[in-house]
Amino acid sequence: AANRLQQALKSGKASFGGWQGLPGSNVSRVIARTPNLDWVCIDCEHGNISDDGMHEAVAAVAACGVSPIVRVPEGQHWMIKRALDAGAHGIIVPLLQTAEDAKNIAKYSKFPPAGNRGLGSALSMEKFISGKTGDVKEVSMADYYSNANTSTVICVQIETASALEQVKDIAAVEGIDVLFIGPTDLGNSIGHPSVLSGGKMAPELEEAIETIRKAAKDAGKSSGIYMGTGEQAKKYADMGFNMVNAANDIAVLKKYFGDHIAAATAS
Ligand code: 3PY
Repeated sequence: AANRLQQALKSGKASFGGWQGLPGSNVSRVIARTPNLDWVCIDCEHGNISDDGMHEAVAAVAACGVSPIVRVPEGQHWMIKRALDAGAHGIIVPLLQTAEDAKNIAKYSKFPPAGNRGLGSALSMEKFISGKTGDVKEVSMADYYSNANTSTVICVQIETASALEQVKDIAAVEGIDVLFIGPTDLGNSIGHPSVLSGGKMAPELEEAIETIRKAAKDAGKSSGIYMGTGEQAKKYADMGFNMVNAANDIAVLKKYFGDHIAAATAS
């Protein structure tokens, strides 16, 4: 089994994703059919997506040959289990605090002996790519069990002052693949909120972002970051980030409707 995000991370080239906060497999499909998109984050932390909705979204994204990545509400065992059992190719755990938390997340994500994930969901096995990219075929339970530990991408969000302080220890945790930055929460947590300055980042926040990217690289791990536009995403990919978000459904809809209604009503 393999997944497209993982293949992109292994290639060393930047991978680009889109963020889904609205429910519905049609929304998932519209996003996942975007050319050159590698992954879709199904946001169960801040998005309007239920457990049922998450299952449908994972299936729809995987069927497009794109990696469904679920942002769970928190790093609890049962939340990670639901996402991986749905067949998510990876998870993003928000608001990490400590290296100990990262160890637990890795443990919850892996079958024994590496961890304590339970085997049971036949649904997970249908969402994996067997063979070439985009060729989604169901794998057997034995294949899934043998390969899931190394073919799911486990991302933790470095977006608190505490996680920033422990970033080297977090990067060293076996089973954690990506240090994924939430720049808004990171800025808030270190006392430099970009929301209060129109999205402009303070130098301290930029420095923290670079510290995290470097910690991941030095540990042989990947780095990721949430960005809201393609222009910003390109900038961070050029800086060496491996997993970069480029757009989100709600913002795209708002902007599109705003622009068109403004044009229609211009005097
Ligand atoms: C952040 O910017 O804090 C995020 O987590 C992106 O949603």
